[in-house]
Amino acid sequence: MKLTAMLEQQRERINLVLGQQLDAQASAAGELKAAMRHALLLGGKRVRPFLTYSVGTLCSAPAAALDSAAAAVECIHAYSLVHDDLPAMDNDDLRRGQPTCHRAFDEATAILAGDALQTLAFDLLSQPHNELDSQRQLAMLRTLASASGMQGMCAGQSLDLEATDAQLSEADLEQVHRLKTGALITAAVQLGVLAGNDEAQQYYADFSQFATWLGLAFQVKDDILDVTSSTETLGKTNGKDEAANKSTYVQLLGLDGAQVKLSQLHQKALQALHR
Ligand code: GRG
Repeated sequence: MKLTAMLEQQRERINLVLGQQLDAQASAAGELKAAMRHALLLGGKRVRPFLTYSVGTLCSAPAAALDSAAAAVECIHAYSLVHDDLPAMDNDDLRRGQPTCHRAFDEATAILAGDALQTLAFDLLSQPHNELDSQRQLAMLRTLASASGMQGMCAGQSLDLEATDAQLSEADLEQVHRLKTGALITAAVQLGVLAGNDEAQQYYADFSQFATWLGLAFQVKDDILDVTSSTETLGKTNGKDEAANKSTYVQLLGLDGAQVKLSQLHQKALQALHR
């Protein structure tokens, strides 16, 4: 099957799972649930679920465990985008071509929707599974928690905010992106392995290394697309010049240098899987 067909198939699957999981949650707060639906179900490439499903399938993981893990990662991602778009952070009006959550609803509702998406992630991941041993499930919970919080994505976001208007070195830029975007991409891959069979666990470190290079490549590509395409970027179509006060790989290395960096990262990612 071609990669694009696989992506499409898994995007349909995760959209169905996310819709079902959200519908199944009882809440007296209709507005909150509507804001969560807005953040979770209106588009998105679903790259992280794709990684969880693909790696998990290679590792012979049970389908139901992959559904919960992929949905949990996407809930964390959706929460991070809602909070990232808030006036206190990037103050964006558009996300995925739609009004951002705080524009479609209000700021307080968007903060709560982000909070509730974050807790929903851990609710989904902790649902009892017959096929999954509880130690393994605990490892999955800790993996997602540390990738999301002060050792991962939140730390990266904080460093990124601190670095506004500063010119970062390549090493510092890499640290920001390893944490801000890379940690969750790595967790998406690690959850696929952890949901897999015992034999697959010996490949945990190799898959993690693969994901680290992939996460950085994702960011370099995003920086390249920001300058080579006016509206189509990997991340946002918010109509703002985001690179204006942030360090990017293109600023640091030039467009050709960033392309070289991207292909080096691509090679490193492939090599990690060939050990
Ligand atoms: C607010 C705690 C907190 C964290 C925010 C992920 C993030 C951290 C901010 C997003 C800012 C940004 C533009 C990052 C660049 C690359 C990126 C992660 C883009 C968005 O992810 P995609 O491309 O988005 O997977 P879709 O819409 O396809 O899901």
